[in-house]
Amino acid sequence: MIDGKKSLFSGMQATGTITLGNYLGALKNWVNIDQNEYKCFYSVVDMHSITVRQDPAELRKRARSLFALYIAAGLDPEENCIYYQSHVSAHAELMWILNCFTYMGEMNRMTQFKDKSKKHPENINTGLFTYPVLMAADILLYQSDVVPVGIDQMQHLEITRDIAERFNHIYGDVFTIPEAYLGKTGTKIMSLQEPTKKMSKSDENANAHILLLDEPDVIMRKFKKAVTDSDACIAYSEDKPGVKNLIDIYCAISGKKTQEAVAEFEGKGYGDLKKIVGETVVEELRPIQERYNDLMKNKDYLNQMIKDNGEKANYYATKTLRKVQHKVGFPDRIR
Ligand code: ATP
Ligand code: LTN
Repeated sequence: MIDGKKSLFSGMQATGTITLGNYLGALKNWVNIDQNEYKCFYSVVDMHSITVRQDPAELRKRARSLFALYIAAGLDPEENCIYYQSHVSAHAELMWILNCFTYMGEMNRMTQFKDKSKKHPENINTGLFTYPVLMAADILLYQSDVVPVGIDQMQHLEITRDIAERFNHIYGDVFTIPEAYLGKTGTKIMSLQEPTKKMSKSDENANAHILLLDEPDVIMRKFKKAVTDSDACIAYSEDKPGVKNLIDIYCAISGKKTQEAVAEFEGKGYGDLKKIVGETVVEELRPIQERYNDLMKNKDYLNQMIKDNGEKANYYATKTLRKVQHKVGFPDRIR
C-alpha cells in the first residue's frame, strides 16, 4: 500500500518500437486500470535493456519514444508515475542486496535466461543471468501489491515472491508480497507470419509484427500478407492459428466476444477479415500516433514529466531502500 491505495508496478524494455502484442497484452490493460484504486508506477526499464548490447544513441532515443508512447496510449503522467529506471539509483542498490538473498540454482531455472543465451551466444553476461533480481528490486521497491504482466513473465514474478518471502522471514515484514495481474485483454498476440509463435519486436521479419508507430498503409499491407490457411472458412479454432489470431486482435480492440465476432464474419472471406481487422487496428492506433507526434514535439513538457516523475519515484523507492539497508545492518545515515 502507498498513500492509502494499493500499489501497482510494471515496466517494458526499451529494446525496440513496441508491437501490437505489447500494446494489447500490456499497455492497453494498464490504461484500463482504475487510478482511484491503485497508485501506479510504470517504468521504462532501460537498465534491463543493456543485458543485450545496445547502441547508446539508439537506446536513448527508444527510451524517450517509449516514455512518450506510455502517455500517448492514455496513461496520464500526472496521475501515474512514469519514469526511467536508470534515473532511480535505488533499483541497482536494492538489486545488490537482493542478489545476496537469491540462489544460483533459482536463476539457473529461468527460461528467459536460457532463451536469451541461445539467441546471443556471444554475450551471455551475468546481467542477463541476474535480470530477474533487478526485476524483483523494481517491484519490491514500490511495495507493489499487483504487477500486470503477460504470462511469459510469471516465472519472474514467482521468483520475486520467493525472494521477498525469504527476506521477510529473516527480517520481519519489510516487503509487500506482490500478486500477478493478468488483464482482460491478456491474450497472447501471435506473429502474422508464423501464427504459432508470439508476435515479438525482435522478429527479423518486419511483416510478422505490427509496430505501434507503423503508418496506416503499412498496417493494411502487413495484414493483407498475414498467413492464414488454404481453407477459406472463418472459424475460431486451434487448428486455424492464423485466423484465430486475427479474431483475437479484433476482439481485444473492439471488446466483442469471440462468438459475436465469428457471427459477424459469417459468409465473408479471408480478404474481408484481414481488411476489417486491419482497419480496426489503424483506427485504434491513429489517436495514439497523433498524440505521440504532438508529445515528441513538445520537448519541455516531456522533460518536465521525466524530471517530476523521476523525483517522485526516487522518493518512494528511497523510503523502502533505507528500511532494507537498516534491516541488513548497514550503518544509518547521520543527518
Ligand atoms: P523481445 O521481442 O525483445 O523479447 P517482447 O516483444 O517479447 O520483447 P517485452 O518487452 O519482453 O516484449 O514485453 C513487454 C510486455 O508485453 C510484457 O508484459 C509481455 O508479457 C507483453 N507481451 C509481449 N509480447 C506479447 C504478445 N505477443 N502478446 C501479448 N503480450 C505480449
Ligand atoms: N521483464 C519484463 C520487463 C520488466 C518488468 C519489471 C515487468 C522489468 N521489470 C517489473 C513487470 C514488473 C519484460 O521483459 N517484459
